Amino acid sequence: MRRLIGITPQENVFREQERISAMIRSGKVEYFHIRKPDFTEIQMRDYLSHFDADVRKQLSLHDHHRLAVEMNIGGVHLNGRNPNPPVSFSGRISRSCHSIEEVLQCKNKVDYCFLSPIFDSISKQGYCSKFSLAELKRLFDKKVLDEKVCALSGVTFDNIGQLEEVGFSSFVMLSALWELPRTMFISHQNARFDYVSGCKEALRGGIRFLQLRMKDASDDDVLAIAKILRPECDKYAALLTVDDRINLLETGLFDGVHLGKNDMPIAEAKKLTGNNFLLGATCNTEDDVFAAIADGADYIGMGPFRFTTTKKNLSAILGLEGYSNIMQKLQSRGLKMPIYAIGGITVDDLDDLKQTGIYGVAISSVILESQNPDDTIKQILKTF
Ligand code: TZP
Ligand code: MG
Repeated sequence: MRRLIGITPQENVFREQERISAMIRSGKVEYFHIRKPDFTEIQMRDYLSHFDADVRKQLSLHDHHRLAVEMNIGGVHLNGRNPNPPVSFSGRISRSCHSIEEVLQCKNKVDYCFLSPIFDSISKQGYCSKFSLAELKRLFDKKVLDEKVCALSGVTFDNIGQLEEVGFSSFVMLSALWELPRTMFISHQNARFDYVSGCKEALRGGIRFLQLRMKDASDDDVLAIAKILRPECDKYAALLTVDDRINLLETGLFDGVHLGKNDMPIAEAKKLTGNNFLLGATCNTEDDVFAAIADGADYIGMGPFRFTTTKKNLSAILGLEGYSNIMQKLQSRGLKMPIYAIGGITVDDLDDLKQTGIYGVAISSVILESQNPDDTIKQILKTF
């Protein structure tokens, strides 16, 4: 059985506690490790107070272990800074290990331990792979290592299979859990799907990033749909943003907002959303992209790729060449930003689009008009 353990980023990210709670309650991760080395005890107490009791049981603290007793947190994680659990603590105990010797020394005293760095780290520069997979496999085969030993560093959904072949069954992820999903579904309706059933289809198929786009609807209608979709998204630990209506963020139903050229300017929106919400920007040109990055957008929807009837008042068509040019400009300036291609994308375009260097795709009709939406989603997720 595969067990996933999450770690928080060091810096807070948008709706962090809500997203951790959704990841735990959906069963995507079993435990979440709270690693905030810069937090004072007061900051940590405040941070933890945003979790409900059921979720607190699945958390483990890397620092301020005393709070585990005070706030009914399920686990503490030992390391050089904090080598012993608090005296009265009776919950889960885990530890960081960086050699097989360390694993053997602590294995009988802990519930599980992290062994790192298995692969080169994604988030820690220069933290490079230290173990040979063949040697680890030999140790698992000889039962020197077992399910208590969790693989950490550079672990992603793409390389888990390789580690399972080595013998690991527990995996610790940081970057891979926090990066934005690469496929975004934009809501729309047709003869077959209404807003709710279309979004549910996307979730069922495996898409974990929805944008609720209801151009001509009233705010009340949007909220009525969002109230149905929010718990569905939480069930799958999926993100839900709203198109245009930054005023609806205060309802707590959305993870963020997507703003176009006729909406509130990104810089102004960023002042309101800060780290609390995801902020997406529509771009059509290289200048748009540089401005959106400078103004604080968290991701960009860049298009249209080709003509589509899903959106009115389309900007100039970009085509593959448009994406390649802009992505090269970004790369040459050393800029990183999740950019989603959007507009009339079909399954046949995916490989070519990927080649341009874009981060992901935002799609609608390819799914809603598909003979077999489930199959179409699978094909998209395979590439993105
Ligand atoms: N912005 C540019 S194209 C588009 C939006 C919202 C619609 C994308 O939908 P489809 O059906 O994949 O073209
Ligand atoms: Mg808009």
